[in-house]
Amino acid sequence: MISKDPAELLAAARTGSRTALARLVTMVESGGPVMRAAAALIYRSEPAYVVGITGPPGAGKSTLTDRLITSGLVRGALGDVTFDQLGILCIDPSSPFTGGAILGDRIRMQEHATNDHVFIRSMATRGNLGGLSLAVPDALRVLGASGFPLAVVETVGVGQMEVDIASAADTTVVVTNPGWGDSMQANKAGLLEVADIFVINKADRAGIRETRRDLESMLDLGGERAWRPPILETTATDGSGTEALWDAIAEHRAHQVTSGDLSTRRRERTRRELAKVLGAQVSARIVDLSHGEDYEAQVNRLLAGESDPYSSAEILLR
Ligand SMILES: Nc1nc2c(ncn2[C@@H]2O[C@H](COP(=O)(O)OP(=O)(O)O)[C@@H](O)[C@H]2O)c(=O)[nH]1
Ligand SMILES: [Mg+2]
Repeated sequence: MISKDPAELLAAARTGSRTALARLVTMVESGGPVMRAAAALIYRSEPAYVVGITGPPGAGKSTLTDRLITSGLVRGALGDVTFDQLGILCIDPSSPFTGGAILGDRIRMQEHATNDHVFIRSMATRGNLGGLSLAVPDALRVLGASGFPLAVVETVGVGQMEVDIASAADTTVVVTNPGWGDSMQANKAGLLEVADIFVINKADRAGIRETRRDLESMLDLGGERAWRPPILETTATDGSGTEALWDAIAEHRAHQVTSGDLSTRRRERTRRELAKVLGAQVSARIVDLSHGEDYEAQVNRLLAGESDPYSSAEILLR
């Protein structure tokens, strides 16, 4: 029998139990008091370095992630971060991990899924990206606390909420394809904002040069800055460009460490995460409050013309 106690689970996860690790991720995914108990433990450990892979559906994120897993495990290091196991989270309804892709991909992923050195977990959106934007940082913390120095998170970068989730990463790789300019017009700004590295995947197709030019001119508009996102080309299906991508991720990490950007970003992210949790808790309190007598009393006063909503709200807050 597997324990339900977060401390026991964490201890087991640290010594390599995948079942315990999976159970912990489920806990933070489902929320509630058990999650609180788990959070009290996982947030006291060193966080994993998180690499985010984002971009439109079908861009080749999963295929690329698959390549990164393979070459990453061979390297065993991302600059100064050494690892012998990798944690992967997929927040992508079209991902092979969640069963949305062609058979070949799924078989390949399953090879990794049975590899002792890889922990793959897909997190369902369940139409509730808001909840996920809390659960993803928690799940990443679970990985860090369980002894994963490096984690990869795949997200679909189509809307603002997904971009929010992508911002849980320390290095964000935005995956595009030749010709993306036309199809991704609406969300270009959002992706541009989070990108630390651009990848033009499907480099075996025509239109690379135009896409590169398009990206370069968008980056020019952003003005001078200490880190200009490099634009790499990959063909995930045959793996070409993967090694250069690892190098670029390592360079970005090194830049962040030496410039102090890593701490600045983590501080900003922590501020946003705290605000989100605070917002969620305040909303929950309001729901509780709205089921109470005091609330009904204020509603009665409003109906009787004895108060206004602003005054009543202030009274209830007190
Ligand atoms: N021609 C070509 N096809 C690719 C490449 N990378 C991925 N694909 C294909 O694009 C499709 C979508 O890939 P997938 O990794 O599932 O994309 P995701 O939705 O971004 O995760 C699959 O059929 C892949 O085989 C590439 O570099 N070149
Ligand atoms: Mg995918």
